[in-house]
Amino acid sequence: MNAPAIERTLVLVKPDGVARGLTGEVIRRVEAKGYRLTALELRTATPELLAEHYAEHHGKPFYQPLVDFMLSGPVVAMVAEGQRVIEAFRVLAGATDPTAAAAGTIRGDLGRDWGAKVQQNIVHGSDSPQSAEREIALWFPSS
Ligand code: D4T
Repeated sequence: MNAPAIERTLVLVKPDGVARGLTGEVIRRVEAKGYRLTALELRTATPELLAEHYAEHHGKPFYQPLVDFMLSGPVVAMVAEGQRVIEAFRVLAGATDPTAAAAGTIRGDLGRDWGAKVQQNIVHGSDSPQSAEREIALWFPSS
């Protein structure tokens, strides 16, 4: 078997995570798992950036609530690096729906349903190498 390549993934602590003071806990879990951060910035998203970031969700009922939520406060954007980091961060994050996310995951331990039109699920993580490179180029154009 070939050794897995070093990958990069985009992690976002969404506005709910930042507002609730969970940024440090997310970073702690990424670093405790053994991954290295290569970029990190507190940012306010723009409608243009989110339209590109969430292009696959255009037209879905939760799209506008999702964009409004992502514009509701600052986010912390970061790039994490290491073998299989894309898959590993998705496991750390847990299922999209925080109510159903397994205990032990970020969403399962720290998230809940707040009755909003969109899931407020604390973090985003890229879902494939193609998404990761596309999203890193959007959020960190100089990297
Ligand atoms: P992200 O992309 O934010 O890491 O989350 P996921 O990969 O887990 O989920 P996603 O891209 O399918 O959805 C993006 C964002 O929209 C919210 N959402 C999603 C929602 O409120 N209702 C839904 O039915 C879906 C599918 C949650 C995350």
